[in-house]
Amino acid sequence: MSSKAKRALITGVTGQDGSYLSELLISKGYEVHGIVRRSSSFNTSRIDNIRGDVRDPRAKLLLHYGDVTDSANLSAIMHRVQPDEVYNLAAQSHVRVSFDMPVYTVDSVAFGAIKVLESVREAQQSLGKQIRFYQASSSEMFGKVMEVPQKETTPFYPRSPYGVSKVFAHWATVNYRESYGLHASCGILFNHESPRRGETFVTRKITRAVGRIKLGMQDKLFLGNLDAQRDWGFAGDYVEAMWLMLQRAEADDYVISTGKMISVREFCRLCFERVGLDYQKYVATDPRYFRPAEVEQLLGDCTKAKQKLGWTPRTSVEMLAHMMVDADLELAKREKTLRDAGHAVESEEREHHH
Ligand code: NAP
Ligand code: F7E
Repeated sequence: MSSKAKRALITGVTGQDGSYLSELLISKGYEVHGIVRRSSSFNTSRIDNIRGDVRDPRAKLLLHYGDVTDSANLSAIMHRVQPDEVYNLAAQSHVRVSFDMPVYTVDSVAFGAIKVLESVREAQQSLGKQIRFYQASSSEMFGKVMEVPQKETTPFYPRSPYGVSKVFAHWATVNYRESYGLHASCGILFNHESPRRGETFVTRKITRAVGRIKLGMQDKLFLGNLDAQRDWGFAGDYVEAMWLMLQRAEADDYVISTGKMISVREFCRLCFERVGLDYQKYVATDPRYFRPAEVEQLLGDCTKAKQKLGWTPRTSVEMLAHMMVDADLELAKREKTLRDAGHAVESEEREHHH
């Protein structure tokens, strides 16, 4: 690897944003390192096309086993990699699940962030080089919103263990900037989605179902609160904002959003319409998916990011819905082909047996 290339370290590299950010940084000539959790099954499917072998001199993405709950491991990785930039994306990021696993959510989201910050602060001091830091803050910190739209100065009112943990991580980052002069920035990102979104988040759950329903592989889609409203953008656009924040001379915090909000119901309509179906015939509600406390609406004002970073969202929610439905229809077709091939083999076997 070129010794002149900038080095970035990404926690949460196997997630939706980690995969887009890796691709962006590699396209900019970075040497990218990522922290991957040991798992009994494969968890690198989103980055398998770009990862490299540590012995390959052309490798652009190098993986290290680790976990943000493990300080010693973080410190060892920080010293091994000696990064110029650290992006802390690791989190138990599902809001509904955070009610089932509040303690682990705090461990990974809140304590995880401060462990990464500590390892950055210590490594910066002992290596004698600046390490710039990005924290993945969230619109969930606004929760029960205190003003509409939400901007950097809007007070927080989190509504879940996840939101509460992100508020801690956000203020810890601000505190490290103010206490130690760390170049540490928070991106307060509103919901952002893509064909790589986890399948239990509502947009992807909808687009997966649309593909399968269109091909006759599923009858119904059960959802929770259809009236919740979100400001949905495209993950590919949002990772650019993360990078731009770390290129500024001064670290700061920025809201990243599209400035348009629609309901889950409306998102369903857009997606089913894309394949010529009426969502009302297929969508039903199941109380299982309601949350103990709900965030009813989120709408961001990203004026500061537009002015200071020169960042602007490029993908409308309609374009996003179409992109995701088209990808999931293709995925469903591949699944159906496999399933039908399996059936053909099964029925052949049946004929042999009888
Ligand atoms: P995601 O797809 O759920 O990815 C989360 C990543 O964190 C995965 O790589 C996961 O690893 C890793 N991880 C979880 N616990 C960990 C631990 N203890 N140690 C190390 N890694 C751990 O989330 P995303 O949508 O890409 O979001 C990226 C970040 O932005 C998260 O911090 C999220 O909370 C935040 N955020 C997301 C949104 C959004 O709308 N997407 C909005 C605002 C903020 P595995 O693959 O092994 O599970
Ligand atoms: O829910 C409602 C649900 O789980 C969106 C994370 O990336 O963005 C994400 O958090 C809305 C909620 O995302 C179902 O009640 C209805 O009001 O897709 P979601 P989220 O909770 O907004 C923020 C910014 C993050 O930071 C988080 O990491 O949709 N909804 N029915 C449903 N939600 C789900 N998951 N499943 C349903 O069946």
